[in-house]
Amino acid sequence: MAEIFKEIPEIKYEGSVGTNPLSFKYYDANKLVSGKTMKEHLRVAMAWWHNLCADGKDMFGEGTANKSFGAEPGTMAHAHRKVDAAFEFMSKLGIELYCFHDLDLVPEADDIKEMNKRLDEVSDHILEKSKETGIKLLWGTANLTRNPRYMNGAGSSNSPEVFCFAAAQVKKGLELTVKLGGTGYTFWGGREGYDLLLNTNVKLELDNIAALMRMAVDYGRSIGFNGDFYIEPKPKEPTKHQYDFDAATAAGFIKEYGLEKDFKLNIEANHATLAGHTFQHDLRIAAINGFFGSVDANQGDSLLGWDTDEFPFNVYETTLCMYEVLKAGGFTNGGLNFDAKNRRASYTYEDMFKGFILGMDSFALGLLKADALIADGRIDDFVKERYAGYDSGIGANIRNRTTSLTELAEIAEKLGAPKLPSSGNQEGLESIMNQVLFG
Ligand code: XUL
Ligand code: CO
Repeated sequence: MAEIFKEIPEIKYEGSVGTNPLSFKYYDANKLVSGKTMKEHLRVAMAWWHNLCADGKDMFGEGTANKSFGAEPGTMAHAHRKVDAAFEFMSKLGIELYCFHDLDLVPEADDIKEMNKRLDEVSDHILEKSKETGIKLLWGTANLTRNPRYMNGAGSSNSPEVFCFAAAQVKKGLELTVKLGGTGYTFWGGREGYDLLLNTNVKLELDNIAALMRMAVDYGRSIGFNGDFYIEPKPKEPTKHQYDFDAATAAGFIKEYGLEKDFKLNIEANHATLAGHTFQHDLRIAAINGFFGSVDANQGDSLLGWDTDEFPFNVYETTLCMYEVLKAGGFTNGGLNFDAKNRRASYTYEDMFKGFILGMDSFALGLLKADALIADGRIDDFVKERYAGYDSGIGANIRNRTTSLTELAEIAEKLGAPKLPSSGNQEGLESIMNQVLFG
């Protein structure tokens, strides 16, 4: 098989003083961090859609990157060439996982039977490569947004015929996930939302989305899918009101519809910030609800304000993300899917590799620094002390629910004015973070 990225060597860890742009400075796959290798902690995955399909096209101009890989785009030959490119790319970077939508793999056909035939053919090729290299699927999904039929969503469509088509795509997506050894299946809401309340039956749409998910669970479990189902929250884009606005909203939905046995959350950095939260906030909300699952690793730009899907370089953010991941017990079925793309002016093959080098190095640093923050212990100790009042006395009774408003009111009367709570110490904690990061 002719090599595609001929000029690019295998990317190796060369340490933080190295100046070779095609080397890892911090990502050292087998380095042990608190009992696990970096590779096991981070579980890096490549997103098929950005890396192999996105060519830099935007609303104002054509693509800048050539992703034909020597074949005519829109053909099955091209679909196969993308498989070759994917496995060569991942092998050179030491990436062992990937994610895809059905439509990332093959040219779309209107007829579902023809679509599935194409998917069978290409997934046979992927399986062969997977056996050769050990590279596996992290999670699969179906693209239920691109085709005009999904103008009003998939599960939320006003058309039962469209709902059937979506169901067929989800069914096939699950079959492919099982075939390729995936440990997750993701529902990103896509167009599951609305723009105008005047033409929308919100309750029916929510009920139907849950029905589609429930059928997916039943079918998935019946064909041997033992992994996690994920909802990937996003607040806007493409619709004005997305039903899976943020982690808290999606957690409420999962509980409302009794899906908590099978569903977790896939938290994407840029989606969390679009929702007006920090990345670590949404991770914490997922974790405390028992829904910490997987991560779409990227970064937005506050000056732009849309889903820019940049490769992450902000080490404060990756540190705080990995702090949440470590506190949540680490990934099991999930991982760090780099749902990130090169900027339009970074259009070369080298840029594709540099994007992942940047992202993986940023998360490697984040892991090391998060581990150091936990080992340092001052932040944990501070939080423990801050809430120590609830460990005993009336505080413990409040937590154990063994008191009442009457008893608390009597205590308040006896106390007179309560003293101010202890200092929140924000600047002190941020200073500790700087010291651990740069000290
Ligand atoms: C869209 C997005 C998707 C999902 C998978 O913003 O993040 O690519 O990750 O459908
Ligand atoms: Co995503």
